[in-house]
Amino acid sequence: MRARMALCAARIEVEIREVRLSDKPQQLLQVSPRGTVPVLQLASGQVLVESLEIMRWALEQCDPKGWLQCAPAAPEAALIAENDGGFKADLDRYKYADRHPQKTQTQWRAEAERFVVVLESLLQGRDYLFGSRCSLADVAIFPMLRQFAAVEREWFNTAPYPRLTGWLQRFFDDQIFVASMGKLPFWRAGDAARQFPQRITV
Ligand SMILES: N[C@@H](CCC(=O)N[C@@H](CS)C(=O)NCC(=O)O)C(=O)O
Repeated sequence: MRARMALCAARIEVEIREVRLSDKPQQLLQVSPRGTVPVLQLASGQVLVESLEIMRWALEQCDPKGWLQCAPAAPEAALIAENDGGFKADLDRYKYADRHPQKTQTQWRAEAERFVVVLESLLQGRDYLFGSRCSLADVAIFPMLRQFAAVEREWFNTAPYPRLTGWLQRFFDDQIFVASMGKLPFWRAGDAARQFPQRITV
């Protein structure tokens, strides 16, 4: 999601291939033996295998929204690292609590909330995590928060996170999000090339 959003914001068209993770195509494993998604293969042959790396690369080509210039570098990197590390792990346990019986789902949710509370307080008096404008951190963290909010939607709607609710809504209303979330049919060798993003005005 976040790699697609950055490519879309940067107005970089790519050929997109949706893969089934339970049945990874050989072509994916040839390009990236570790076999995680997303993977971006550049025209030069260089391969980017981390979503954050894809975001940075895309925005370094073109950053009309100024996502790379909106936050102080060190705190932004630290917040993204916490999101991708501890929070992602807690979120997975909360989402799939039946596979992690050491704690109840509510207890896993409380673990994940330690990061959610930090985000809510960062949004005090401003629309985005580091100020009045959206930054790389907002876009990098948004997909995970969207998942957190969706696990128990009714609970989240009444939880003490009004600023995060507004922040999520700003993304939902954004054409970049709408263009990036569309589901695609799975790719098979021989399929015609599919472009991403579709032509949109951002
Ligand atoms: N840190 C990586 C995580 C990539 C990752 O783990 N992707 C998952 C899907 S969200 C995946 O490919 N899982 C399949 C697998 O590991 O076999 C990134 O953000 O690019």
